[in-house]
Amino acid sequence: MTGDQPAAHPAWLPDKAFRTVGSRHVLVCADGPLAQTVAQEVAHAAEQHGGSLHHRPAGQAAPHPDGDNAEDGSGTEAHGGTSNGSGAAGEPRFDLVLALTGADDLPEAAAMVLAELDWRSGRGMLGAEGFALGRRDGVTVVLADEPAGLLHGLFQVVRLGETAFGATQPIEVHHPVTARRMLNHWDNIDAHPVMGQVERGYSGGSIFWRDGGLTPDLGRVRAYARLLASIGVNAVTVNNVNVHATEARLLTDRLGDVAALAEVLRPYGIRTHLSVNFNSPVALGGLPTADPLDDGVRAWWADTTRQVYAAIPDFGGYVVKADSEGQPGPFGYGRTHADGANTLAAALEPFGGVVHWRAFVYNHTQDWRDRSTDRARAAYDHFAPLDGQFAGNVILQVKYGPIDFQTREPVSPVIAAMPGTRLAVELQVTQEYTGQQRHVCYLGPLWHEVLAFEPWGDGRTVAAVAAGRGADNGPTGFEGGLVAVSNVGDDPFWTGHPLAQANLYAFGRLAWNPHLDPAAVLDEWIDLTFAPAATADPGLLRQTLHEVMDGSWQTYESYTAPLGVGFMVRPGSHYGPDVDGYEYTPWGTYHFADRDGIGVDRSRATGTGFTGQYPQPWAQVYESADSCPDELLLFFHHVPYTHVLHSGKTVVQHIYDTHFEGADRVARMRSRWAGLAGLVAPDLDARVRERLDEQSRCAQEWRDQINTYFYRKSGIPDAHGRRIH
Ligand code: GCV
Repeated sequence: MTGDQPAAHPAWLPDKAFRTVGSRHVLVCADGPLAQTVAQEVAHAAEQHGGSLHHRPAGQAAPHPDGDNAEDGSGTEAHGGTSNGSGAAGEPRFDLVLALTGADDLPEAAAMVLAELDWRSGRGMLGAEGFALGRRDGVTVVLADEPAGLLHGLFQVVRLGETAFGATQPIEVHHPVTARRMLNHWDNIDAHPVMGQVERGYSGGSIFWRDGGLTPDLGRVRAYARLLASIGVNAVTVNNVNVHATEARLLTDRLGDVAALAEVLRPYGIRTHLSVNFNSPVALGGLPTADPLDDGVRAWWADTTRQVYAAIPDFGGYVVKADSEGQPGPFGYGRTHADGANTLAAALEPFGGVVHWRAFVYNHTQDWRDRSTDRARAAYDHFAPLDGQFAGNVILQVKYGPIDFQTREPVSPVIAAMPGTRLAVELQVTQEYTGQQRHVCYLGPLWHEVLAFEPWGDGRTVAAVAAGRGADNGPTGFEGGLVAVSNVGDDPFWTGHPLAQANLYAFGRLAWNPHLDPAAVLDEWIDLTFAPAATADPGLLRQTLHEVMDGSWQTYESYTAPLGVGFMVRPGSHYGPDVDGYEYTPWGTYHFADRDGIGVDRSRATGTGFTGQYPQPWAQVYESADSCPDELLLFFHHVPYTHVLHSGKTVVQHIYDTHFEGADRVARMRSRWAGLAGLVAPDLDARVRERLDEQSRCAQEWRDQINTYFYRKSGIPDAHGRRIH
């Protein structure tokens, strides 16, 4: 227990996940704070499972059997024997060696792996975070150029379990596809009167802030950092992009709190970033203006940023939501977003910091009668003309879809429109529009699809754009990154719904390697979290989790807004059905259903022209209702209810069928889970059951409201005569 909080669930790194490492004899041959973290992880595991740890600095000679120059980095001697046989030069024999490529006097197996690596690519090619993994002569070897690579390599060995200690393995080199893999927390220090402490948070309060200040439970923050490091996340923002008055002061007089969090995140290789308010020079600095081209304003940002780096030398940079949903921005001063971003970038540049400038800029006070304004167009219209004008340390952060994290959207055309700008793609792990962690909705398949999308249809993917890779896979010089809104809070299960942990896990893994198969990623998470092999029925446990989770995104889609039209959620909360809830509001999220048909005409020929923001082939594919993929039809076209889809069904029959099927599938998920009795911990089981009950209720409500709405609008009965109200 921590204070009055129940103990946190260990998530995917319980002690048992470290059994294979902890029961072995391990050498860590590296120095620096991250190497210390590696050593501490191994030492803890060795204590639990009877193995041993030797930790020596990279520049130190190997220990001799009769002398003891080993240290374990945690101040405690490792458990178990210190050797299980003699190795080269009389040194103890290790099962696992984690060493820097520059280390002296490596054990023979590690030297063999290093020689092979040198022959293949040359040392120094592993980079800041990469690692090589091989197994030679019965020894598993992880080599890295930098300690961060060893940390990632250790967690890879943990993921592999016994496989890492099996047959001789060819050397694998692992690199993150993109250098920056960031989570944004939409956490407030003070609970917001409408949004609460965590905006769009469904997992309790903030893990960073409590009672108007820094959380006293920094141990929990450390445990979070560990979880994030294990999946490769290396940057975090600690406050909401809607920066309210108290949180704005994190930049100045409350900077100490940010520094305290950075201290805790740093040993796991995670850099701290801050969301800042564009108006800060006025609100915090007392200046008469926040005009980004004003000399006084520029000096204020430069001076303030200098102080940030004095407190946090490895500070990552700023995230800015400007001219968006009421947040101030450069438009207020007649300036462009490039002007605004570049002023903050200039302040960060001397210290190597970056500005993540969000492209989520649109008119949220639209007149619903005005059919010419299309929210989907907004980000492109605002930002594409600015391509090439952003400073080198500005990263434009673009939501993956043109509207707002809907269950189904096309990929944002901005991603293909700014070759001279660093772009980060923003995903939403918190399930604002995908069931709010009351519904099981495994988002790995959605993100995989987005990251693998080819905007030009030529093999170059969204992930490649974010990674700054060109058509020939060579570096473009415009590396951005992958960012996601976190789903974590101070809930004992971290994410409210215990199965929503898998989304956080999948984000990290796919950000590291977008080519991973989301089902395989889920399998990793299942292994690490539930250790099926240690249960009475591993097959049933694994199969049930896959059955409940694998297709849960498509299931969620099937009982909510149809065919890419989006929203239809209750205004404000965004939970549960309300078909016309947003139809006559200023938010620009309409479906235009009438008695004849539904959908938004975004074609060039007759609609808003949004399809013209895509390059070929998509501009053409989306332009015609005939070639538009079914799942996006209503995003791009207004069609009659009798329009026949590629599936052969009419639109209205598709709506009826998917909604009946979706609710039925949730009922099956619920009964499958009930069959797990006794195979998972009782508290977790109870939480999942409670959530599945709610998901089942809510899916029926969606089914009935959507089907009834379209039956009443269209007057067309269900071909199968099922009950519609
Ligand atoms: C943090 C959506 C959400 C808002 C969120 C916004 C954003 O509109 O509903 O809560 O604000 O996106 O991404 O900035």
